[in-house]
Amino acid sequence: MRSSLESEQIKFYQDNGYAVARGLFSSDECQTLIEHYMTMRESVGTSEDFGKVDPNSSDPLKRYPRMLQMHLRDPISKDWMLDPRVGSCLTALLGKAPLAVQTMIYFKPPGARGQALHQDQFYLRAQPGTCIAAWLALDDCDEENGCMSVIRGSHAWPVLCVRQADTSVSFTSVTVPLPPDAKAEPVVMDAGDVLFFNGQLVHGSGPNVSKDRFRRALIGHYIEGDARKVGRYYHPIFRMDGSVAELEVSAGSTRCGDWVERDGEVILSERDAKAMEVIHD
Ligand SMILES: O=C(O)CCC(=O)C(=O)O
Repeated sequence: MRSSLESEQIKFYQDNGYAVARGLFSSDECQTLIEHYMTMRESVGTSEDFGKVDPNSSDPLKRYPRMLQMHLRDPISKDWMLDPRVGSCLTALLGKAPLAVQTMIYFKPPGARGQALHQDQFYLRAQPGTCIAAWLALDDCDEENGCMSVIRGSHAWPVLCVRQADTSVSFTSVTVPLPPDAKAEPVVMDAGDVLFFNGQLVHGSGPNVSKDRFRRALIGHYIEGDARKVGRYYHPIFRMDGSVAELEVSAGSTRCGDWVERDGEVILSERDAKAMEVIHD
C-alpha cells in the first residue's frame, strides 16, 4: 500500500523527528473507537495494564486511567495496531518494515494532568536503532485540552538521563533536562490525524484545562524490523501481518546522556555506563 505521507513529510520527519498524517482515519472511525474504548474502560475492571478505576476520586485520571497493551486481549486494538495505513506510513518513515510492540489509550478527561517531557526509547530500549510511535487523535486537540508538544530536532539527541518531574501537572514522575534554547511546540491536531514520532524525540503534554473536552488518543509503538532486542515488557512482538517475531530482551543498559556546561557552552556529555545502569534500573 502507498503511504499517505508525501515526500516532503518524510523529509520533515527526518529533519525534525516527527510528522503528522492528516485525516489518516475518518471521524466515523474515531467515533467508533471512542465508543469501543469508553465501554471497555467501564467493563474491563482493574489489572496492571488497565489501571485501577476509582469512580469517586477527585483525580480525573483515577476515574479514567489509561490502558496499556490492549491488543493482547482485544482484537479491535490489534487490528488498529496493524492497520495497513499505519504500517505504510511507518515503512515510509523508517525505510523498512516495522514491528509492533505496544498499544495504549489515554482518555485524558477535563482536569487531567499531562505527561512530562520524555523520550520513549528510555522505556522501550529497542536495539539497534530506536522506536517510533503512531499517536492517533480521537478528539480534536489543542493546548486547552492538552495536545502533544514536541521539541523539533531532539530525535538527534541520545537517550537523556531523567530528573524529577512536576507531578502537579504530570502524572509521570520523571522528565528530561533541556538545554536553554530548547522549546516545546504544541502539535494541534484534528480527530483522525496521526502524529508519527521518533523514539528519541522529546515530547509530552500539558494538563487538560478545558471544562468539558476529553482528549483521547490511541497510541501504537513500533520498532525497526531489523531490531534484535527490546525491553521485556514489550514482548510478544508482532509483524504487521500479525505473526509473532522472536526477539531478545534488552537489559537496562541503554546509554543516556546529560547536558553539562563547559567553557560557557552547554553541551551533551555521555555518562559512563555504570552510572547509567543505576539510573535505568
Ligand atoms: O498522550 C499524551 O499525553 C502523551 C503520550 C506520550 O507521551 C507517548 O505516547 O509517549
